[in-house]
Amino acid sequence: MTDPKTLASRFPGDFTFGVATASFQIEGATKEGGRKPSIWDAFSNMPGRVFGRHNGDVACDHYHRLEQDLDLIKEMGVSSYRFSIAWPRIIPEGVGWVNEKGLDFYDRLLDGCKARGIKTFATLYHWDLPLALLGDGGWTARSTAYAFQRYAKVVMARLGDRLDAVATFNEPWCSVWLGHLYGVHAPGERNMEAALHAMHYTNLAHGLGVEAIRDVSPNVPVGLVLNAHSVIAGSESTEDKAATERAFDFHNGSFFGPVFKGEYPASLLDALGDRMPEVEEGDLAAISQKLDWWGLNYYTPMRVLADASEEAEFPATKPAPFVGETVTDIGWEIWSAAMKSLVMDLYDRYDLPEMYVTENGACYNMGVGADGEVDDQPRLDYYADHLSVCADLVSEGYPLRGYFAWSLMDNFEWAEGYRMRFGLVHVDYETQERTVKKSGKWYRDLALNFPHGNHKTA
Ligand code: GCO
Repeated sequence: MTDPKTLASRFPGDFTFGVATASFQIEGATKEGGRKPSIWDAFSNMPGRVFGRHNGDVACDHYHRLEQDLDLIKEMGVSSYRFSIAWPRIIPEGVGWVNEKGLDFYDRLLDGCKARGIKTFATLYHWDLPLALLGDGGWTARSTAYAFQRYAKVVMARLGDRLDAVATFNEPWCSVWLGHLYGVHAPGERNMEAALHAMHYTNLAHGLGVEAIRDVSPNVPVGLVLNAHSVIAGSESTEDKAATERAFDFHNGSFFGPVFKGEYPASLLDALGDRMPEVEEGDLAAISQKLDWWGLNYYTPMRVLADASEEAEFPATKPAPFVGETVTDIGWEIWSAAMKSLVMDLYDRYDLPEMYVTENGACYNMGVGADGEVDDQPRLDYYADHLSVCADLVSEGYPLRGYFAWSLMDNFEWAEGYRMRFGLVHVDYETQERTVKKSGKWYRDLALNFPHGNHKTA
């Protein structure tokens, strides 16, 4: 087993280790404290959308266990906590009245973190769009981007003084493509026009959000969290290599392009431009404002082959077989080398600011054994493997400033419901008992043994 102290010594003294969660996945209390439904409440309450019709009504009951969970984060030895703020708690109808009780909850969260010496990394949007906004089309409507800007202003005005960093969005790839093209996430659409509108208006919302954050809280570093895909050709054939480039443009370029280059990929515009919404004067300038940082969420590579079938829409690819022998319990291939090649490729292609790994982790569903322990050695091995890659990146001069494990605790895994577990801490959903897993104890040793500050900064 990789010794946590040895691994920790490979990171510079100003590196930050953290844990990550998201509002809809842990809070519960979906009908409390003034909160109104989100698109995920509606989606998870429809038959056939989420495993076992699981929903977020209770989740990890975090809304009622805030202090206990902040103690747990402290016990994990980490210096930072990444969480998301639920728009439906703050402006329950999406626009209009502001819910003071919602702001009070996040006041308590931030005050609790500060009292425990934990740095706060907030995400403004982790997919729980107020359901009322779906009436105007949700993310397919330009008006939603402006509603997001106002939401960002309200949050930063009340909470900005206690935020160490803020991200506008978590993984627009999921809320746009999974939610509007593949139908796997809320709102469950399968329509390219809808998806292309959601793509542009999500990018626009990000830009308007950056403006709002800088206007209200100019000292809070603002970033964007992207689950960039490490797209790997399934063969050396010309067709598959070309397919890989199309897939990179579609899955990464649709967000990295406008945000870091101020333009959509030419291949995307050529293939789908006539089905995109109008890109108005000033949109790309707003979207491409310089960021202070960006976050990478990495789990597994995307291996592709060209799809030559008649009906294949851009990027016209299909999955290629895994190469790695091991897959996690959610069926994702383990291939840590792709995390490194992805970061190198992205810094080659774009002028990127400093970065954090804002999510990395593995799904293993083992429960609590007779001895009261959770032996999740495969998850520990995954973390050791990928953290070693992070240490390599730092030593090779990439501006990687921190790492957040996904996730602090088992939680609502979207369309998989509660059957898939990513936590360093096990949650018994019947009793809400938290049990630190073997991997969590290892990560705690890494974070606690990490000699803060007594290294020269990279
Ligand atoms: C994401 C989300 C998390 C997921 C995690 C495992 O990256 O998809 O941010 O909410 O739960 O990634 O799928």
